[in-house]
Amino acid sequence: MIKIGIAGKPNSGKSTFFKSATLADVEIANYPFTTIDANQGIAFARSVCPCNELDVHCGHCKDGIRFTPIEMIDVAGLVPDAHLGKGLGNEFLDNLRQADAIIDVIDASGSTDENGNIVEVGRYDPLKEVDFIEKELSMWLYNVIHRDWNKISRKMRQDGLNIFFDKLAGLNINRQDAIYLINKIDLPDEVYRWSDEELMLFSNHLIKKSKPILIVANKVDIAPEENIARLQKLNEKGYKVILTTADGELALRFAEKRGIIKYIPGDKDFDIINVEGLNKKQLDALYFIKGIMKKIGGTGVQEAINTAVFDILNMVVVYPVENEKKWTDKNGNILPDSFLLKRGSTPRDLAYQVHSEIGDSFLFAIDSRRNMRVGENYELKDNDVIKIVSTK
Ligand SMILES: Nc1nc2c(ncn2[C@@H]2O[C@H](COP(=O)(O)OP(=O)(O)O)[C@@H](O)[C@H]2O)c(=O)[nH]1
Ligand SMILES: [Mg+2]
Repeated sequence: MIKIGIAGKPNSGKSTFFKSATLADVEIANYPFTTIDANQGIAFARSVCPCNELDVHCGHCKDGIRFTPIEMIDVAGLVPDAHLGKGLGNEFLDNLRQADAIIDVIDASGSTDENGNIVEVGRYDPLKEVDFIEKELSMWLYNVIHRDWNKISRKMRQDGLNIFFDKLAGLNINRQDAIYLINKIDLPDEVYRWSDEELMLFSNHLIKKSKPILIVANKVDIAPEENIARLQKLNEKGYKVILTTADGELALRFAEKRGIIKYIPGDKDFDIINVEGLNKKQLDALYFIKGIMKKIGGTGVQEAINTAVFDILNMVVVYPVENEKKWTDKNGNILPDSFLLKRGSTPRDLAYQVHSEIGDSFLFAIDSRRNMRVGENYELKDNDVIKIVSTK
């Protein structure tokens, strides 16, 4: 399962974002648990369920909206010079090792400084936060590789690059990314000869490629317009920025659980269905959130997860079935599973995700919508419903 790490400075709203993203109604989630422990949980990518095309609903989605699980890690706050052991330091950076992508939650309101201390709204420039977090992440990577560089470079000199790639694999960084960068940034092929500066340059590029970052500009509900405009401008500079109110999303998920509102995570608005039992303050709070949602098109939390999964990590959702006519498994469950795969994956890749034995014994696949046999090299499309034929 893909993993997204939530990083950022203290008090930017990381834990609120994490909680709101992982607090799923069991019914929506179709998943036995959502919070694994305090800082690891299950969040969901939202998509339109293929059962909307059938006469019957599948029972695994909510009003035709499907939620596919991903893992989320709430990494402790990063402060400037965290890589030197400042603040909670390296131990927490090492949490990032496992992440496929990073959501950097920044405080768009500028009401906390770089160490997370509360200041007057608008006082701290959130653009600085984007820079220093990026720097900390690349310094982290540099340090981890540099730590035993002598040993690695000695081995590389004798046995070639494999030891280097093994080291990177331990950081969940793949060989192709590394090779691509060595060529692209024109570093010497003899990696063992790299100077500290060259290793640093490589780390700067590698972190961006291997742990791509989504910027979540949180606390938009209290952020000065000027900050929001400047942060959105980053979208033109190759960053992806999503505006959020994590607090707002958390409130909505609780209200939905208690039957006060009708809301599916990622909806642009919600309906209040049970006004009784709400006092004026609570009602005002809900209307305040409604106002923010109107302005930014929702609370942004689900949009951020979807952007990380579908745009940044470039995944597609695919549904394996046994019966390609009825879209069921062998027990008659309609569209029982959804899987996220990297764009460019083939039916055999899907077979391996279902079960390694099915992958090993894969013969061919059927694209259920077109009722057509597809070959080994077929590139799975988003929302495909696929029957896998194997010898097992
Ligand atoms: N106004 C506002 N406050 C928020 C929002 N999200 C989080 N906060 C507040 O920011 C403070 C820090 O949040 P927390 O999630 O603990 O931050 P962390 O240190 O990054 O994990 C808390 O008081 C939250 O209630 C938001 O969207 N809007
Ligand atoms: Mg926290």
